[in-house]
Amino acid sequence: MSKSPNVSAAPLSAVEGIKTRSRGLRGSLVESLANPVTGAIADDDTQLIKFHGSYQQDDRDVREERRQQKLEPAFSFMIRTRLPGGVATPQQWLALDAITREFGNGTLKLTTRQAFQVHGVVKRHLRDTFMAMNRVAIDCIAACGDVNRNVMAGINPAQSAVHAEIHAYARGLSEHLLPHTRAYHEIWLDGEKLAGEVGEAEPLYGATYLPRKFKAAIVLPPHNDVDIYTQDLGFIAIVEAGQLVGFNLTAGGGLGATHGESATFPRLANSIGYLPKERLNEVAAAVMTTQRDFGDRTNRKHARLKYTIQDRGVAWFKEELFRRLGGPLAAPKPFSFTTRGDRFGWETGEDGRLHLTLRVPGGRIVDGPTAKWMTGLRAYAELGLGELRLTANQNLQLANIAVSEKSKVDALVTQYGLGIHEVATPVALDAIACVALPTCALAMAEAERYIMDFSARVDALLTSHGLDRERVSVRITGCPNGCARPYVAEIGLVGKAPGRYNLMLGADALGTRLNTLYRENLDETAILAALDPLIAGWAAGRHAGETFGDWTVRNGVVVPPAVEA
Ligand code: SRM
Ligand code: SF4
Repeated sequence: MSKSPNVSAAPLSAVEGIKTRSRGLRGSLVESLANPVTGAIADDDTQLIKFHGSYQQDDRDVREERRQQKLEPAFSFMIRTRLPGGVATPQQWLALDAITREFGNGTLKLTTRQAFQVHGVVKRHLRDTFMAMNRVAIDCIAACGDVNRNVMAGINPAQSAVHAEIHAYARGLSEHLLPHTRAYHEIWLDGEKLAGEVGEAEPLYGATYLPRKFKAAIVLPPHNDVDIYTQDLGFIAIVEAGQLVGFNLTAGGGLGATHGESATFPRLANSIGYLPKERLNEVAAAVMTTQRDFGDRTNRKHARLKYTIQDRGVAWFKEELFRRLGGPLAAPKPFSFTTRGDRFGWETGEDGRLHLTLRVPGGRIVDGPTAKWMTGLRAYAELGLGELRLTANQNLQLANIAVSEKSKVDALVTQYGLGIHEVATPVALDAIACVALPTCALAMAEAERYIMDFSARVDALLTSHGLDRERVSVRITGCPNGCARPYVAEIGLVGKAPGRYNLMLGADALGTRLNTLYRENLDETAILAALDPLIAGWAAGRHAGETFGDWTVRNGVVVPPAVEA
C-alpha cells in the first residue's frame, strides 16, 4: 500500500487559505475592480486573479521615480491566454492586435508555453480586454495559478496528419483538466456563457485546487521542441507505420529554484511507462490528482510534482499512479530525439501545404526600427491565408498556406523585415529569454532586452575561434525561476543582480540533460572571459559533431547532476 497523503505538521501556506476562502476563485475581485482609489486589487485577489490568467504588475522602470514622487507604483496587469498547442486563427490574431493597441502596451508577447501575453492593461480595462478576447473564443482560464496550465504540443509540419492529431489531444487535455468554477464568466464576462461549459463542482481539483502550478506537454519525436523533460507531465508520441498509436509518459520535471536554497532545484522528468493514445486524459488526470493529494501544501517552494517524486521516489510514484489506474502501464516504447528548438523557413507538409517559421527575437511582437512585427503580421492576418502557430521557443509559424499564396507571404516578409531567419546565426536563431524587466516582479536582471546583444557576443567568441555559424543553445532568465528553461541550455545565464548572472554549463543539445552551475554572479566581461578558453578548448579538441555542452562534460568542466531512473 502507498504512503499516506501529505499530512505534514507544518501549517498550510497562506495561499491555501486564500483558495479555501475564495468561493470558487471569486474572492473580492468584483469589489477590487470597482475600487476607484487605487490601480491595484486587494492582496488576496492578487493570488486569485492568477487563476483567471492575469498578474498584477508594476512598471519597474519607473518604480523608484514614482516612489520619490510619493505616487503608488504604476500598476497594470499582464493577461495570459490559454491556447492549447499554440494555434491562433487570423481572426484571433487580429483581435489580439487590436486589444493590445487599445488596452495594452501595444505589443504582444509569445511565451515559452505557446501562449500570448498582453502587458500593461490597467484595472479599468481588464473586463473589456477579457470580453474582447472572448468574442474571438479566446479565454484565459487556468493560464496561471495552481492548476494545469496551457498544454503545449510540438510543431511538426512535415508530419502534418500526426501533428493535427497531437494538437487535438492537446486541446482535449486542456479541456479535460479545466477548472469548472464559473467565476471567470461571472467576473469578466458578465455571466456570458462559453459553449460547452460545465457546472460548479471541481471533481478533479476540489476546493483548494492543486498545491502549485502544473504543466503538461505533448511532443512528437524526433523534435523535442517543447523540452518535454522539463514538464510536470509529458506525453511522447509513439508513431508506428505512420500512425499515432500511443504515448510514453514522463512525470516530475520542473525548473524553478531559489538562489541560495539548495532544497530547491531544477529536475528533469522520469520515464514512467507507455499508454495507448485513448488513455491520455485518464492517465493525465491520475498524475495530476496524485500530485493534488500528495503535493506539499505547506511550502510553496517545495510544492511541485518534482519534489513529490524526488522525496518519495519514482518507485513510490509508479505504485501510486498504477493503483489509481487499476494496473501498471507497459514499458516505454523506443523513440529518439534528434533536434530541439525550431526549424526556420519554409517547409512543406505531407498534404502539400506550406508552413513558414519566423524567428521572433524575445517572442516580442512589436514594430522595431527594421522588423515591423505588429504591422507586418496584421497585414498577414488580414489576408486570412492560414493559422498562426506559436512555438514553444517564442517563435511564430505562418501555417497551412496554399502553394499559390506563397509569393504573397514572401512579399510581406520582405516588406516588413520579418525574414530574420534568413540572415541570423544559429546562436541568434536559437536563443531564448524570459520577459524579466520591466514587467516581471521577480526579475533580478535583464533577459528579453539583453538576449540579442548577448547572443551576438557569443557569436563573436565563436567566430574568433573559427567556429562561426556553429550552433550553441543560449538562454537567459532574469531570476532562477527558469521561465526560458535556461537549465537545459548549453550556455545558461540566470539573473542574480542587475547586470550579473550565474553561468550554467553542461546541458546537451536535445534537452535530455540539465546544466550545472559553473561560475556565480558574473558580469558580462567575466562571463565572456570564462567562456573564451572553453570555446577555444572545444574548437581545438572536440570529437566529430560533439556539441559544446557534451564537450564541457567530457572534459570535466562541470559534472552534471545525478539522475534517478
Ligand atoms: Fe514563468 C513566474 C513569465 C514560462 C517558471 N513567470 C512567472 C511570472 C508570472 C512572474 C511572477 O510570478 O510574478 C512571469 C511574468 C513575467 C511577465 O512580466 O510577463 C513569468 N513564465 C513566464 C513567461 C511569459 C516567460 C516567457 O518569456 O515566455 C512564460 C509563460 C508561459 C505560459 O504561457 O504559460 C513562462 N515559467 C515558465 C517556464 C517554462 C515552461 O513552462 O516551459 C517555467 C519553468 C518550468 C517550471 O514551471 O518549472 C516557469 N515562472 C516560473 C516560476 C518557478 C516555478 C517553480 O516551480 O518554482 C515562477 C515563480 C513562481 O511560480 O512562484 C514563474
Ligand atoms: Fe520573471 Fe524570473 Fe520568470 Fe524571468 S525567470 S520571467 S525574471 S520569474
